Amino acid sequence: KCRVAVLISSIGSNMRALIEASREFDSHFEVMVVISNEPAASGLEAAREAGVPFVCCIPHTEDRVHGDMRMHKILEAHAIDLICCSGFMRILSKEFVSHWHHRIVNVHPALLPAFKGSHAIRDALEAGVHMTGCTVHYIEEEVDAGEIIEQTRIEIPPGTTLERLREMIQAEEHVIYTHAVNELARKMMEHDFPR
Ligand code: 3YE
Repeated sequence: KCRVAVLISSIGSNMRALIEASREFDSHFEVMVVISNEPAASGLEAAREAGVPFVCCIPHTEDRVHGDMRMHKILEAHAIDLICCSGFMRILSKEFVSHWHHRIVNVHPALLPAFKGSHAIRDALEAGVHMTGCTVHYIEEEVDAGEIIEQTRIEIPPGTTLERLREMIQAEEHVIYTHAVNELARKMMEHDFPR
């Protein structure tokens, strides 16, 4: 099976969805490692409780590349094939991204390329658009600009609150992220993706 690592900063709701999906009979991946950059992330405890084999915190340091290198070493040591960001709120260094090119993905709560950035849900609502969604994409050095893997559109009914829209998008993220990761995992294993 494809060996997956999940990066979180907080509750990591997509992390939980990924762990559950990995335990379905038709899954092509296993969550081997969870890393948070925040010591207080509740997702750390959730990952331990769920029985993820290796769970740790790597607080970010002043030197971004140094912090990323510490993560990189752990990921290498666990022979990770694919990295999934799940509410991970750090910009990854060029060095890290190039090491893991096409092996690191993210889910973003908007229809990229629309509404990049860390306030995408609020920005879409405030812009008054009638349609938003979520996007699974590869990570490139430029934030939220990597190749799109899967997208779902979500209609915004009149009067939708920010909280409600957040819930609607999150529910859809769980569906497309688990699907996209399972498909990537299947392809990587089939084609013996070179490490
Ligand atoms: N890194 C690269 N490319 C990407 N990280 C994420 C996606 C993505 C990526 O496509 N190279 C918010 C980052 C936005 C931010 O400015 N973070 C600060 C620190 C804030 C904090 O620690 O609370 C920073 O300096 O990194 C994942 C989503 C990134 C969200």
